Amino acid sequence: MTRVETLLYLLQNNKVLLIYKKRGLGQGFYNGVGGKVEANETPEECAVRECKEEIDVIPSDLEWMGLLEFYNNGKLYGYVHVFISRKFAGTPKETEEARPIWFDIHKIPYENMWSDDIFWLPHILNNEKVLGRFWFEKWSKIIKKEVYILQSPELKFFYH
Ligand code: 6OG
Repeated sequence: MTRVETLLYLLQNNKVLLIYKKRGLGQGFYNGVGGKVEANETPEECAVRECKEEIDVIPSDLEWMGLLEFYNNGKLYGYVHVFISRKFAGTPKETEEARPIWFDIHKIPYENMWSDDIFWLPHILNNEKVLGRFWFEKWSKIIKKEVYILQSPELKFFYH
């Protein structure tokens, strides 16, 4: 079954909140907060719920920033909706799943993140919406990629 997942990046004063993932897919990597979209839930609702569950913070005014499409060993794995939020309540807390850490937006630890991130996250941190498609081999090597920057005002209209 095709998965639909989310990633949310909290932003504050030129810093971005990443979590060190203690379990699940991407364990040992830094990533945004997020997880799988459940039945009867929108991607945005999922991003808010996962943020509460993973770091005990309630984000608001989420902005949709992009869609990622992933393939592994030639098979479609799923889609990840990417959001940012500059408004949130609470202080990020470490939980069983994740340790939250603020990084300067110019000092992102890409070497300890999924290898696709460096191709699209800089655009999002530069306030550009993206469509990314990545073909992995054994979840380690990217054998093909397409990254589009979505700039049109019409697209903003669709998502607001
Ligand atoms: P759980 O297994 O924890 O959800 N995710 C990816 N994130 C990045 N940056 N690159 C990828 O490249 C990813 N594939 C999945 C979506 C998995 C979390 O990992 C994200 C979810 O937030 C392949 O429930």
